[in-house]
Amino acid sequence: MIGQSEQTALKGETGTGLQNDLFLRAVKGEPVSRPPVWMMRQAGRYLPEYQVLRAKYDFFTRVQTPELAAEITIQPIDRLAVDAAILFSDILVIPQAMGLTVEMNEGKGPLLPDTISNMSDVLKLEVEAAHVKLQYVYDAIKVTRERLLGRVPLIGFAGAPWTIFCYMVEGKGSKTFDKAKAFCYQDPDAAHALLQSITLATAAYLKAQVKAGVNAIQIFDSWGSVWDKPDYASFSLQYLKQLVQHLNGEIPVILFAKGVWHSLPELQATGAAALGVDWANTATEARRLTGGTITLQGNYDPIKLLQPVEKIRTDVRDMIREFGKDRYIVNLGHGIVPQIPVDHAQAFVDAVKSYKE
Ligand code: 1CP
Repeated sequence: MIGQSEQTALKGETGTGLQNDLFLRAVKGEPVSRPPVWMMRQAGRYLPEYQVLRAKYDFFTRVQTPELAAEITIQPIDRLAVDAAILFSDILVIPQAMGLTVEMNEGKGPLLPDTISNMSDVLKLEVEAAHVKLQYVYDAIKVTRERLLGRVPLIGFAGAPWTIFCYMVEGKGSKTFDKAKAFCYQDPDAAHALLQSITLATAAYLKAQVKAGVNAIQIFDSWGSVWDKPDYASFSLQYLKQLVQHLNGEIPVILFAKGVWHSLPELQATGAAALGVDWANTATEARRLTGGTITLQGNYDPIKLLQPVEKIRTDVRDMIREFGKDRYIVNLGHGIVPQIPVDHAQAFVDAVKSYKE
């Protein structure tokens, strides 16, 4: 819990009606007393209270029941007092809404048995009406906003068209996504048709999330790093740009493209409000590549949370000094993993909150 004086200090002038709008102010590049902090995958398996619900309900029951999704979304707010909530859902609800079966095998990850392999498969997918099937997400957003009582902003999200394409073509996770890449090289027309369909379905989905009440959107391009720079531009970036432009002016968009350092300036040029960065490069280099003019989010290696808490605290201070306190959102460089002790996650968050220049 934050004290009354910090609440007053955190109150912004952006008229959001939020008790703590530090995250939104940082996204917009407004000066802040300290950077905000949240963690990718903060609603998940490292939390014992999540494990309780995980033992009772299967994955898609948790995702599709608004009260459960809201409860899981709020767990890390109650426990760790992070500065933003991210809706508990999954990027794979889009392939599901477009007509594909998605199974979530606990402990093994997702499985899509009916993969896409040619133009005729692409043409069978639902595009225009896909977002309508995701009413449970919009309901979860409404329930979450009600239960948050304005404590912190709520982030909505979707997968990047390229990352969704990977699962639709490959049918499961992979280290190299060779099958997805081969499809792009062997049948570029069908590949672009599929990427365009995913983009249209995702654009309508994100607009509906905005209407339901999210305060910002993050787009996850988890598998962009399999491309060289020109092919990233062709098979991912141009679709990200469409999404950002579709939402621009309505809501701030954060683009997180893991392992895509080569295209940070191009990601910035999409008009995104902020960019997520991983740990493969330094804060100084990220600032240099983006000209110091955009909000950056990241980049602590989640495995480093296994270090002693005193080391986590000094790492966090060093990281904030290097990124700078303004135009910066403290986060991990990828999702938190189940083996992280909760008190280490707490030390990470607390170190940010006690930061003083
Ligand atoms: O309880 C469980 O075992 C399920 C694990 C789990 C969780 C907690 C999955 C299955 N999805 C989620 C929730 C989730 N997924 C969130 C919730 C909000 C939060 O961050 O707290 C978010 C934002 C996602 C996004 C997501 N799903 C991404 C992009 C982010 C990333 O980490 O790169 C990806 C690639 C997925 C696919 C997916 N869903 C689940 C798993 C285990 C995976 C990854 C599988 C793989 O490695 O290919």
